[in-house]
Formats: sequence, C-alpha cells, structure tokens
Amino acid sequence: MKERLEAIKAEAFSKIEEAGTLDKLNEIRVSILGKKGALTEVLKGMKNVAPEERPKVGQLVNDARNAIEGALEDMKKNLAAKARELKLKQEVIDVTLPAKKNCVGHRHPNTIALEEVERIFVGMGYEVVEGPEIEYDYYNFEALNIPANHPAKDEQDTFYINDKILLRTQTSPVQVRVMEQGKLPIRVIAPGRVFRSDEVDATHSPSFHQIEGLVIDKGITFADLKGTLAQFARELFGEDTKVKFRPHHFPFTEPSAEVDVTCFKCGGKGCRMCKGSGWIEILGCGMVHPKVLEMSGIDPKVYSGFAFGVGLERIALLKYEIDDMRLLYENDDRFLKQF
Ligand code: 2NM
Repeated sequence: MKERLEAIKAEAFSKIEEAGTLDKLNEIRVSILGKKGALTEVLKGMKNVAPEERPKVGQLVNDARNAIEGALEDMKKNLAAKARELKLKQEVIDVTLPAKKNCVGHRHPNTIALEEVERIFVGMGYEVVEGPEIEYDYYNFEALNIPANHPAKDEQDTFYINDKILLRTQTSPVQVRVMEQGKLPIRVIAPGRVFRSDEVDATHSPSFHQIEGLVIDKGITFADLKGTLAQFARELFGEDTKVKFRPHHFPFTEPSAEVDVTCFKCGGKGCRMCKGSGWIEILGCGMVHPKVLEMSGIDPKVYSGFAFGVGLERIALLKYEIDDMRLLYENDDRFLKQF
C-alpha cells in the first residue's frame, strides 16, 4: 500500500511538472483525485486493510493527497503568472504608431443657418413649431385662401398623393394648425422641408426648406412687421443692414410685400453679389388676410397679425457665398467642412 502511494505521488509530481497549461493541469487533477482517480482507487482498497492498520494507512493517503494538491496549486499559480506575463508582453502599446484620425462631424450649412435664424426669433420670444410634411389640400391651400384655380395648385408645381393629400409646398399649414388651436396671442416660427415640382438647377430643388413666421395679437400692425424684419436682418447680416419693402401679392396676406436687404458684401454700392443693384431679396411677408384668420376661427375684428416666409437654402447660399444650391445636397465632405 505504501509503495503504491509513493508511486502515485511520484507519477503525479512528474506529470504536474510537465503539464505546461492550466487545462492539462486540470486533467491531471481529475486523473488522480477525481472519482475514478488513482488515489481514490487506493481509498476504495481500504476495506482489505486490517482494521488496526486503517488509521495509519488513512493518514498516509491523506498525506499523499495533501502533497499532490499542494503541488497542483503551486503549478497553477506558476502557470497563471506565466500566462499573465505573456499577455502583457503581447499587449504592449507601440507609442510610435501613427494615431487614428478622430473625424468629428460637422453641422450642414443649412443647419447652421437654421439655428442662427431660430436663435434670433427665440430671442424675440417666438416658439419653434413643426408639422407634417404630407398635408391635406385644405391646410396647404384652402385655409390659406389659395383658390382652386391658382397656378400654385397646378400638378406641374405640386406633388399630389391624391386629390386631397399632397407634399406641403410651404410651412404655412403648420401655422394654420396653430391658429386652429385657438390659443392667443401667437408668436411662432415654423421651419421645415417643403416640396415643389421644380427642375434642379443652381437655385431650384424639388425639396428645400422654409422658415415661416406668424404673430397674432390685438393691435398688431404693419409697423410691427417692419420693425421685426428690420431687426432680423440686422442680426443676420450685420448692424448696418437696411430693409426695403416692395409691394407684392400673396393670397394669404393683405397687404403683402417682398423684402430686400442692403447687400452685405458692398454695403449697397452695387457688386457681383447683388448684381449691381445694392439690394438682395430675402423674403416675402404681409398682414394675415382676414379670411385666413376667420377660416381658422380667429375674429379679424379683434385680432390682427403678420406673417413672413424665408427660404433656408437662400439664406445659407447668401451667408456663405455659395453660388450653386446643388452643392448643399451633394454631401461632399470637402465642401461641407468649409463652413
Ligand atoms: C410667405 C409670405 C407671406 C405666411 C402666411 C401664413 C399664414 F399661415 F399666416 F397665413 N404663414 N406664412 C406667409 C406670408 C408666407 O412666404 C413667402
């Protein structure tokens, strides 16, 4: 029995010494100490040992087990340390490698212009509102006093889904929805994507963006409109900017006007930017038509208001002196990075 134990121990020590990996070491543990292991077999043989001998033999088996477990544990620590050392060696950082370029995104010129316009109007107490891009004919045309025979309604100009539903051609329908809610006074701007069946060229696209403004309260006059837009122009194009209102026609406003600003490039003397005139057209506006107020449930005898609409791309092209609108949609990184 004693010799058998010595033999098991010797074999165990030599196998442990040669194990080399933690997996192999575990296999060795099972083959000796496991249920069917060599040492366990010896314990099972105890029934053949004389009763008076059993404590002594039992002690020997325990000693052997402890010695083998100790050797296993030592080798385990040893192998774990070696594995860790190897891992550290493999994961060494080469500080001489060129760094990975950190490509930070960039706001689109449209977004920069939009945020600038929003900042100006929010600063004057306006709220920014949004609405659906797919609209009812009612909100896009009828509620804005645009009659059925108006050229804007032509299929040549508007994308129709069916005879009642279309892609909005302006963001005014958002403002109709605000007026319908009946909470007065109103002071909102409605930015967003609009659609018109236009051929693509340097100044046109079938999908572009508008920012429309609407103010309704008791006693709002054309003077409020002029003061507001003059302030807007000064904040957007510089303190010395002047505005000029030219009579115009829109079905949804009366009176209506188009607004020019003094050319921020030449200060009004005339240059390439303003095609020699000293003025640049930037938006349309007017006093909201009484019929429009009435259709949305606002009493035109009590309330009055003004509205305006400005093309976002037009502002971005002017502000950044871009001469072709198509550049805004190509998403060429080299172009976008410049602003
Ligand atoms: C423009 C020009 C003039 C306008 C009118 C309205 C509403 F909903 F109040 F009737 N919203 N926007 C308006 C007025 C838009 O764009 C060139």
